[in-house]
Amino acid sequence: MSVVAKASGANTRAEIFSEPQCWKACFQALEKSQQLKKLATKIPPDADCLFIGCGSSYYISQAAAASWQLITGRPARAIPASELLLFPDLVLNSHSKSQPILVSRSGRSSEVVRAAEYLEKRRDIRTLAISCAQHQPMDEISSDTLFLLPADEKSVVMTRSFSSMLLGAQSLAAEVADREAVAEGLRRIPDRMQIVLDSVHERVQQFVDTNTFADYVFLGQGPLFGIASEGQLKVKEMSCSYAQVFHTLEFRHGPKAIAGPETLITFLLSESGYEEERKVLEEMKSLGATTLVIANQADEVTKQNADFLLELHLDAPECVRQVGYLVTLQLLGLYTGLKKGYDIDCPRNLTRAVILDID
Ligand code: F1P
Repeated sequence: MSVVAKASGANTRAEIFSEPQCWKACFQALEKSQQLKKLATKIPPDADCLFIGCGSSYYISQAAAASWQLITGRPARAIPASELLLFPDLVLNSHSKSQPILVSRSGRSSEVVRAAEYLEKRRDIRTLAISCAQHQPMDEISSDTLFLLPADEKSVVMTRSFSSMLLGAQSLAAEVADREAVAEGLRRIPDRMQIVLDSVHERVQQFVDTNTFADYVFLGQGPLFGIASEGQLKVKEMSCSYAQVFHTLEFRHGPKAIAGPETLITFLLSESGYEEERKVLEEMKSLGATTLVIANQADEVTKQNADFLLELHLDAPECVRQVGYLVTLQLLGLYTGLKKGYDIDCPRNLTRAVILDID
């Protein structure tokens, strides 16, 4: 990776800052194309949903599966595409009807394309795909595709494509379950997050510039675990730093051994688990950890135990607030990578899609 002084990461930076307006463009495109109404009729009402992806798209699948189950009441889970290819009997069981939903920004990642082929051709199972690119192998094999075309991006690391495909999956769940209040809540997110983004980016940059960490830990529960997973990946991809993810309360069961001032512990505090998650925050602060906290609303105890605090104040149901938590984690990765002198647009060892000659 070239340590360069030029406008490093210009594409990635621009794509993160474009997110709220990009989400609006995606909602308008979905409205105009009536895709959600058409695709909702294709989802069998009694089907379990199986979200499948790789890398960031696997973490979208984790977050989308959680939202889907909370919105529709139907079971939903997420797996990496490799699990289906290598252990199909572990993933698919003959007793329940599964609706596979394949997630891929490029529509070209070999493992996801092979998963589509396996399901459609070998198991005769109709698949739905979610993508930011048309006329690619995945959408050509899949029976149906939900496109978020305005969200496609130049950069290698996924930012607005992640958030937009997640909002697309959540919008489809709201359509399938006829949850108008959820759909309205989703559409209120872009304007609020434009205000948050405009006010938080300099704070994140200043926090990164005035602190140096050896370890990054991301903690989240329920619908936020997929976002915490993406947070650790963003810091790895953009700054080649050591980062890990845990369910918040799991951090006590051993991993807290690494808690200390050189470890930045990022807490994605949910509303449903707030009380118990906050106790972990207090405990880690007492162990000397540096803490970055994101919550929809925070109380005095949380404020006293946060070295960096962001309150989102999103007027949307908890089951669809995830993108609000995500943007700050993307900025943390961006500014940490820039501080370490990396060109974020050309991340080390990474390609935009992983193409394999997989059998
Ligand atoms: C998935 C992915 C990205 C990762 C890298 C390689 O791509 O793993 O998440 O950042 O760019 O590809 P896709 O299947 O969503 O196109």
